[in-house]
Amino acid sequence: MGVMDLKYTELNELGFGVTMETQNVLYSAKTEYQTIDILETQGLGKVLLLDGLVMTTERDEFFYHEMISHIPMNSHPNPERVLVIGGGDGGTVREVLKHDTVKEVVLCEIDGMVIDACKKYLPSIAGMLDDERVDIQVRDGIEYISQQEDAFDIILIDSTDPMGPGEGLFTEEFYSNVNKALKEGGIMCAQSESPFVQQRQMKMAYPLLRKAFPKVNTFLGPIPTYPGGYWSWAFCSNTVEPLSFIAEDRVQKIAKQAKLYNLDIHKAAFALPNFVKKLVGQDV
Ligand code: AG3
Repeated sequence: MGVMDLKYTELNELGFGVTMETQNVLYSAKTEYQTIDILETQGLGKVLLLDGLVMTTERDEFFYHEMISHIPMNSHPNPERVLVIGGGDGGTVREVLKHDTVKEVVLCEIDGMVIDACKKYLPSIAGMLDDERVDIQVRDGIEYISQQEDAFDIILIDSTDPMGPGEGLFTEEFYSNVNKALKEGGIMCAQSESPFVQQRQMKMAYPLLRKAFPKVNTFLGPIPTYPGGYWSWAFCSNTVEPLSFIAEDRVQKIAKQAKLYNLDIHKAAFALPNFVKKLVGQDV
């Protein structure tokens, strides 16, 4: 066995997983909150792991970052102030900044070491964190959001799974505070786990979202390196139904530079299989 034969596997709760051939561990740290590892891999480029879970890979990060940002952003007529909670790798911020309506993006990430490591090792993802429109707050999103009122057009919850530092981002109190922090017509979008592998987490989160928001919807997309390869996001608002408004001019502009996102994808993402409708509490 040579060094080239090292493999890293994230095994999911159904006992299967994603395995990657790993050439090198570029960075490893144990912070106050979690472990951080950045691997150099054979086929996925550099990979960011938090507590051993795949957060993002250079090769497939666009599947996640384009979906979590462009679907809510293009469902709002004029998103000027955007908040990203979590997302210390900077990929979501980078996509949000592609919208020319944006005046300010606040990134609220609890672990400053994630930001520093991603700036150093994953510049293609984190590179826009130095943009002058970005305000980086290294602090707990739970505490930060409790102090915000009527402040953001779009809030994106770019969290890890509901354990460790991500846990408090899946509670009714947190979601209610997010609602209070939204301006009129605002939209929250939160990553909501794998509808195939993480059904327990979705069955926990959606009833809490429904207590905090009158309108709770779900969209789906593939992510090759996440559990089950299949992912969900919650799209929540006081007033906005998905697909009731689409900023087609921005859709076209973004689609020109995007690897995945376009108008067809935006519309199709809200089509749910029956088992997912049941998971999120929608009528079949
Ligand atoms: N947030 C990671 C979603 C959770 C992945 N879960 C897992 N691999 N078990 C995305 C961070 C990228 N900005």
